[in-house]
Amino acid sequence: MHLSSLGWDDFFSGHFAPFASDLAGFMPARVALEHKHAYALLAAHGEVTATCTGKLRHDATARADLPAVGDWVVVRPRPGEAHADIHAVLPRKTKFSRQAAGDGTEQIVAANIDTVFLVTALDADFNLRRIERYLAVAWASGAQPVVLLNKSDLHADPAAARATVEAVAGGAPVLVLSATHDTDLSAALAPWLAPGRTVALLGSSGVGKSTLINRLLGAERQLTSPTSAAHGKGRHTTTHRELLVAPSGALVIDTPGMRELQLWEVAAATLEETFADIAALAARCRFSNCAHRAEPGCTIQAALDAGALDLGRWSSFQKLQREQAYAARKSDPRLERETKAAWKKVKIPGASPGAFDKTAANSSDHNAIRA
Ligand SMILES: Nc1nc2c(ncn2[C@@H]2O[C@H](COP(=O)(O)OP(=O)(O)OP(=O)(O)O)[C@@H](O)[C@H]2O)c(=O)[nH]1
Ligand SMILES: [Mg+2]
Ligand SMILES: [Zn+2]
Repeated sequence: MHLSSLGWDDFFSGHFAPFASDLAGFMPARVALEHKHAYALLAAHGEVTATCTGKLRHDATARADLPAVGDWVVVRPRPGEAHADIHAVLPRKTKFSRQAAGDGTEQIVAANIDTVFLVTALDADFNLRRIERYLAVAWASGAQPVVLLNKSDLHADPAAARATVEAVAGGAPVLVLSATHDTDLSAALAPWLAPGRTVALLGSSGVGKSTLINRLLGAERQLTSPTSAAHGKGRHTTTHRELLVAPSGALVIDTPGMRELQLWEVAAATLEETFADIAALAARCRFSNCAHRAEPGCTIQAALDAGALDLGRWSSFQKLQREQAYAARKSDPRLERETKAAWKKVKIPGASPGAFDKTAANSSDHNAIRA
């Protein structure tokens, strides 16, 4: 298999150059599956299992420094064994991260993805607020988000649902489909499934990610199970992230459904893009440091009263903004400064602090929190 069909390009070969120039026998490979302590890798000559060297594990200061599914790694095969040692992780082009449920550290859900399919189902799972949250993280990942509204066969008016989602999607394509009923699935998704392109499917448990992947692969490769049986009890049918090669030549990553998606390193500017309507409103509040509560001349409150801004969307934005500020502070003080700078762009000329940052938990800013 040619490396380019696994997504290898100039970006990665540039970073691999220092390893290629000696006689140490290093080669690149892509992480397809992560077991407890070992990885299944795809390399030019096929599949190989691998483990990290002690040095790589020792030098890692965070979990995110270790390989994740989709990563390109530098390996050296052990002579005479079907095993390789991972010496380094090449820099990531994109990464979809979240805050790990237990310890709040960064967890990389998928690395080096070109496209994120945000899968939701047009059944009881349908939740606009969740879509907004996924979109914010997807925009921050560097990959292109595409919203897939699956199970259209279960919805009376899929076109209306699509219009509702388009209104919050910030320009991301929104597709209506049925993984079990559509006959032209591969054609509908073809724009994102070109050879060597990587797509990660993300979304709650039971929305049909694995069903979609099986359709794209043309084989029952991934286990699926009826929503009521498995998902109702909070179990996931898919338990591992895995990168698979589709007949189209695209690399597709199946993931276990996420119960929650806590933000990780979503820049404030990204939230501003995701909620451009709110940014535009806030910029027109009379006071640039308006907290959008009861201030005179507050365009946010006026829009909420008039029904022009949905209260759910406003709450969703405030919640994400608080999380964003918290995650940014936790991960990197520099990021927090950038965050503030970004928000301060949204202000009335001549007036000081940002129009936006007071609802965030930016406690070091004296304007940030009002009792
Ligand atoms: N009616 C209908 N059912 C679907 C559709 N797509 C998937 N399903 C069903 O939904 C159930 C869950 O599908 P899965 O593919 O296992 O869901 P998943 O997103 O991979 O779930 P996890 O692996 O737990 O994250 C299965 O019973 C599928 O047959 C669809 O378009 N319409
Ligand atoms: Mg699955
Ligand atoms: Zn206001």
